[in-house]
Amino acid sequence: MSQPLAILGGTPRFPEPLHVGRPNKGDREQFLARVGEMWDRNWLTNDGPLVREFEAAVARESGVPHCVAMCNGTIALEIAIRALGLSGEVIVPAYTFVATAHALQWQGITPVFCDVDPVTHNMDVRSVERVLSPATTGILGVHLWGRPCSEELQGLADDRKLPLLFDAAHAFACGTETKSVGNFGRAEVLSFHATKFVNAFEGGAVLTRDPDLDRRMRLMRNFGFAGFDNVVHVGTNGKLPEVSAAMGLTSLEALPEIVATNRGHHARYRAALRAIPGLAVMDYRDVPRHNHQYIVVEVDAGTFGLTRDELVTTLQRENILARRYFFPGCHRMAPYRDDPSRHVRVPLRVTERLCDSVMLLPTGTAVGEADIDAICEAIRMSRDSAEAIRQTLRRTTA
Ligand code: T4K
Repeated sequence: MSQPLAILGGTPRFPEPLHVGRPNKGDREQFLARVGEMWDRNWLTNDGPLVREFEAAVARESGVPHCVAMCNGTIALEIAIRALGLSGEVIVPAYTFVATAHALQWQGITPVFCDVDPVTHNMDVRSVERVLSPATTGILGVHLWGRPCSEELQGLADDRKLPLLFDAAHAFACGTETKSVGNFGRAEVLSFHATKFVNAFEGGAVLTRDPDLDRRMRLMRNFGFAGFDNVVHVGTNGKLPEVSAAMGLTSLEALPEIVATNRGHHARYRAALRAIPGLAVMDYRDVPRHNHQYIVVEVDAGTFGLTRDELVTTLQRENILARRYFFPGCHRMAPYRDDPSRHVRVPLRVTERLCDSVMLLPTGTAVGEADIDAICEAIRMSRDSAEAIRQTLRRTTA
């Protein structure tokens, strides 16, 4: 006998909130041993030995010669954008986390939004072509959900002689048959935020094959210092602390286990949700190397019987904190919504549909198989009780 839904008077399935984005941490003792050594060494930040070890490990994993670790993915984006000399206008997808656009706007560069592909959720190359202008100085692609962008983008960038940079915040340890993430475009930016596949509390990195870019980004990360008292470049503070590198290394050591867990969870969700009309789980089987970090579900309200928002509310009452990524869309957020003609020059139909239909479900090493079964049961029951849920929601919001 199934437990009644909390929104219809039952007890929440989970006594504590089940989050999207619980950290993948790795071995506690390993982490504490690293922190102990750091403590004794008295070297806490600024290009310390743990940061160097972390950079080498990330570069190795990505098959890239250069990795510059940074304090977070946003600063890493800002530094990479600056190191590439971008200015004027840069094309970005509207369907991404807002940091992608903010990293440009923060430096007085205008993000111009393009639409995304309905299947991959990555930049639609035709839409990029349509927003190119004489002021365009670069393209900032996003490998959303870890799925590498189409190589067509590189062709377009080459034709127009524009630098191509990638926000690869979701895409560490992902790749195509022939290329690992880190080897696309001029540079690629990773995030090691606590919610990411590999975490360093806060952290980021830029991967590149270009030694000159590597050298300049290292200077920019540390105020432009080339030795004591010698500033040779404009810079900021983008340094990754040693304690973050200790976490990053520990989490990275657990990479095979994290991928295996994520892969298993993804398969379990897909098997359970496949049979429910109106739901589509993003599939990664066509991506040769993938971290399976995100369970991305599109809700077709007409067929499912509830809108995405009604379903998310229903799940939240169960303490299942499903998330609406990337609601409401960068173009509908400040400051971009306040100056639409500057940022939005083509219809963003797919972006708008996804912003209103996508939800993310909990996964990762903190989630168990029984949790997934309970989440899927709650979703199945939500569909079966759609009419009663809608009436309840109408009553409570009236
Ligand atoms: N580009 C893309 C495509 C990105 O997705 C991101 C970041 C970036 C660039 C920028 O990289 P970073 O500068 O962040 O390195 C977030 C994260 O702050 C952000 O890192 C992430 N993307 C974005 C998609 O999500 P929130 O507001 O959802 O995160 P937060 O901190 O509220 O955490 C979400 C949930 O995760 C919490 O409700 C509970 C759980 N959680 C979180 C933390 C921090 C934990 O269980 N433990 C924790 O320690 O924005």
